[in-house]
Amino acid sequence: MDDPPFPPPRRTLARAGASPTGPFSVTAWAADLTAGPPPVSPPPRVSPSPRGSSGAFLSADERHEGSTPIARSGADVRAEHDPPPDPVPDPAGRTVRDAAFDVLRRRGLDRIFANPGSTEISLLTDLPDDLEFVLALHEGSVVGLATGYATATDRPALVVLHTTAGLGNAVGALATARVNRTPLVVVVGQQDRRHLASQPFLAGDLDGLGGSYPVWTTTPVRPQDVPGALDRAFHEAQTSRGPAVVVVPSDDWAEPADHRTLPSPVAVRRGYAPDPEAVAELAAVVGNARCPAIVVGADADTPRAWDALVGLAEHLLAPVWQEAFAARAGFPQDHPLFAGHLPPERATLRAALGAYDLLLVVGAPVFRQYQYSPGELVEPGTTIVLVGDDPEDVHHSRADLALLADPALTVTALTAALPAASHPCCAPPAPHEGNPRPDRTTESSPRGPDAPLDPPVVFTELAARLPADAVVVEETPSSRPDLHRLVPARAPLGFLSAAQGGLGFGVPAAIGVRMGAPTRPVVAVVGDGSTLYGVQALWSAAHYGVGVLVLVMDNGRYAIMDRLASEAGGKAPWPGFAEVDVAGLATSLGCPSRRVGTHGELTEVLDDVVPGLADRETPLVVVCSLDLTAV
Ligand SMILES: Cc1ncc(C[n+]2csc(CCOP(=O)(O)OP(=O)(O)O)c2C)c(N)n1
Ligand SMILES: [Mg+2]
Repeated sequence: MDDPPFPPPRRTLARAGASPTGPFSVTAWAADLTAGPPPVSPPPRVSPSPRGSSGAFLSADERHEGSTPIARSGADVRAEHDPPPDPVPDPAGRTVRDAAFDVLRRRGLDRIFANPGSTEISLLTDLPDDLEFVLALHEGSVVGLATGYATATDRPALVVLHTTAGLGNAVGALATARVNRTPLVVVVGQQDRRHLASQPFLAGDLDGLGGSYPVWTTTPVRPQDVPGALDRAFHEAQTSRGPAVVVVPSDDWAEPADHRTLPSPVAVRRGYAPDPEAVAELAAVVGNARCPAIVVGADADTPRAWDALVGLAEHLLAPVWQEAFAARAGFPQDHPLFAGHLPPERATLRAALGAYDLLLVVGAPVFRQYQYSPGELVEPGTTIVLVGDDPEDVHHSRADLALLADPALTVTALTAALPAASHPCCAPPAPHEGNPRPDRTTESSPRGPDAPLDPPVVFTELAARLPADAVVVEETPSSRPDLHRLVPARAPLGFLSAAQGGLGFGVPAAIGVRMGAPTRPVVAVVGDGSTLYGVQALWSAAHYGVGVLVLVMDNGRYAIMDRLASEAGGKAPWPGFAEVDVAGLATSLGCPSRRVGTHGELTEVLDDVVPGLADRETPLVVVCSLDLTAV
């Protein structure tokens, strides 16, 4: 994820002395950057960003806050030794808010996912028409929507939250954004600076409220620093891939803007190309292996990385495993070399990987675990090499050699440096729980018009109808392994879930994904309990006409928690909640819903809905009443 290509697409860049419509010159651009503002003539301008464009480019001179050049005239002409005014007044009388909106436009942050409070009134009232406000009725859903949207667009998304209550409600969702490596610019409203010291109603103790989950947090020192802080937050969110938080007191927005260049780069280039020597070192280790396997993770979920990994796997004839509990899929799961999902526990992990003497891990930590079990992650003598662009994952991974670099570029270079294998080192892995390749017709679930529903039958029928480019957003704890086995991801962004395990992500994230990728069919597969953590997001889907399908796996309880309590040898103290009517809740939120309880009812609704998913403009909740004797 990087700033858009250079020179900027679809925009006319004019420089001082150049024709506004003349060809763009990189040299001239560079000269602009180094020379600073021209002394007398009007600063060069960029034509206004078309709505929805990424709009990330502006010349160094444009980055003055004002839309009008500073003119030397009348009382403004001072003796050479006079100190400049501070802040430099904006000649057009623009406010901090005006200047901040320009930053948002230029960075393509033209959708504001928010839940408002009085501390945001001075920001949000009379929002310009080119900035779209998207309301969600709880901050967990606000951030969930933005996270889905940023994931689908591969660009930072903008969030506005209301002081302590808003940020506090959002922390779990911000943690998910951080662990899912999703860039967000998060504005948090604060009480008026002028009486903050006396702790008025709604004054927020906001420093540190997000814990260590934001990648960057600031309360700008002066109101005039707010636009620059937003611009920096955009870069911080993109570089560190997580939420960057800017706290803004309510009176800041109306303050006069400072007409000076922002203290942040116009464009950032992120160079994660691997060092050729490091690739040679990696190739030597991999080339020495008798029987290598590849493990992929969420950070390999890009079209480039998928292509590169398919190329490498076919070159080496090596099996490819998916990291456990991954937020995203790193490899086409219908490919013959796909071996399945790794187990999240050491003993079964050692067994699954025991045949290999080398593991090449790409875009994943080594290895994501769930419940603790003793022992090493892999059998003694197994070499682990790791390629990833997430320093946090790389630094806590057990690996013999790690290469911190772009996965796609590194894997492509590695393939070129290795000889092709003539035959696979071992037989394809046997079908097992995490492997989606067994013949689906062998599933033992009952069929027929009146047969009851269980998760395998729902997933089998869904998979039989879903197009390859569908996005499946998962939050169905007790049946996730069934989903993995039966609904393979077949395209980049084919699978999405909350890497950190916090519920309440699935419904809003699916809606946000569909907003950001309006041509892709999007299905959320969510437990009934999980749905209730973010159910109000359905109102946003209905209100904004977002055509997602939400399949609710309704077993009236926290089945996974019940199972864990039973495995722990005891009795769960929490009750079920079978009386909750999720379809009724959806309807009350303005979202159409259906309830199905038999195989025949399920296939009828799927036949009706799935073929039109790509063009759908209203959400639909389908509550699948599961046969409780089967779950
Ligand atoms: C915000 C949050 N609270 C609590 C949990 C713990 N938790 C994990 S799974 C689960 C139950 C999920 O129930 P449901 O969505 O109905 O799925 P099922 O287990 O029935 O398949 C709970 C409460 C969590 N992960 N996140
Ligand atoms: Mg449940």
